[in-house]
Amino acid sequence: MTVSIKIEGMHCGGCANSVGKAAKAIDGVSNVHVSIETNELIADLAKPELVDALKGAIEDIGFDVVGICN
Ligand SMILES: [Cu+2]
Repeated sequence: MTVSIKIEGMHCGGCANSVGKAAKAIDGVSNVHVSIETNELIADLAKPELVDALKGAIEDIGFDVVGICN
């Protein structure tokens, strides 16, 4: 399944990289794309439960998840 996660607090490519790295570190998360234009992360999840892990990983490094669309 593909999810799109709306994120607040990303200001530059470095932020986007950090978010992308955190997402890719999770087992079962693939095809990660982060855009600072739309403040969005799009990724494929091996199972729906990974949404929580993904949200947690993004928040752990200091960004706010403001919406999840799947
Ligand atoms: Cu930044």
